[in-house]
Amino acid sequence: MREVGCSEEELFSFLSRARAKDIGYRNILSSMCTPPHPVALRAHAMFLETNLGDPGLFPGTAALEDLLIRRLGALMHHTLADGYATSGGTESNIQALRIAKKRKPTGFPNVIIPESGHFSFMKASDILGIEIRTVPLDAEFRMDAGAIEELVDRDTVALIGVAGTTEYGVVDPIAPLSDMALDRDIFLHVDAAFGGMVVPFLDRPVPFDFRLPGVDSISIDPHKMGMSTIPAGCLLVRDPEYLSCLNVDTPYLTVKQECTLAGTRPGASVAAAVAVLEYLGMDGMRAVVAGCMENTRRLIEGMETLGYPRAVTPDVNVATFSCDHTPAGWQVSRTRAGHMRIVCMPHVNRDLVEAFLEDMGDMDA
Ligand code: 0PR
Repeated sequence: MREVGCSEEELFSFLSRARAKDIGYRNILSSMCTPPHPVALRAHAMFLETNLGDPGLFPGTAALEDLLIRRLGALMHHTLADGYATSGGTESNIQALRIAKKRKPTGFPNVIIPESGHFSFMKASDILGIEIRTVPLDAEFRMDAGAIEELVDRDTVALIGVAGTTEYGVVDPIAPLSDMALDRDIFLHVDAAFGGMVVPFLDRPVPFDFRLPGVDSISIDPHKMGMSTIPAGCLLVRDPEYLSCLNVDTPYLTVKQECTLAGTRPGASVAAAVAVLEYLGMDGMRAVVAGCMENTRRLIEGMETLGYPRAVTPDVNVATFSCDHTPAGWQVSRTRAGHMRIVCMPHVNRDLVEAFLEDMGDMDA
């Protein structure tokens, strides 16, 4: 650290230079995040110093977290769902597996995860000492539900399905998973970190949420398609008992127990998440999602016209292509199988899609 601090001017010029090195969202086609909605920014600034880690000191902010859980629970078709605001999909997935492990004590726990599962499950497996058993995917990159049976045994503590996979944007067949979870009395967690704020707003939503009776918990992230500030994730559980099994005593806080992984937790991004939901409502979210899906379709059509076929028709706004090159100045990503991957987030608007297609076309010429 400096012995004597610097001037405010010097400081902010230093910070500006650092920030100027970041790639602007205008060129980012690979991210599942997006610039926050203006109401999210405003709400975030209002709640900057709040700490949900000691909710009794911030009862107003804590009520907003409760409201967020109620809203998202209703969106997932379970008005009585419990949950809490996490730092994102990773924390939600870790916590869901903690619950599953506690509910079924066994010497050598294993969890059944599609090959498409997010790498956060590798972290969860490492922390919790749970073996991962991977289910192969079908030709459309969805979990092959028929292949699960032979992987399950009496040490299986959880089944995982993904609603909106990170790489290909498809929804796993959650209905058969739900049947199997009920039949075998196994905990079923749905990772809807991305798709949870997309699928409910589609014209024809695929079933993936608490409407399926075997679904026990869901990850859903406002800091992705919810256009909130970072960090804003949510873990939702069917039964409040599931969360209480994570409780530890917190003797000197305003509450006597907590189930969260983090201690100190931001209220600002929670207020921001609530702000977006209240401001846009179902109608506004449907319009945002319809725009993203329309841009995804246009991108796929444009790329195919240029001779780059889609890898799959996605269920959500993630487009993937057989295409080895990338025009200069654009940030796209690559799936493990080498497909070009573009996430049509709200900032990836029609103009941006057309500009990208034009640059792709120029490369071809
Ligand atoms: N589950 C799914 C289905 C996800 O897609 C992700 C993240 C997670 C869980 C983990 O969520 P957190 O990162 O909030 O803990 N998916 C993106 C990914 O890893 C996140 C991302 C966002 C990556 C922006 C890059 C980026 O620029 O690919």
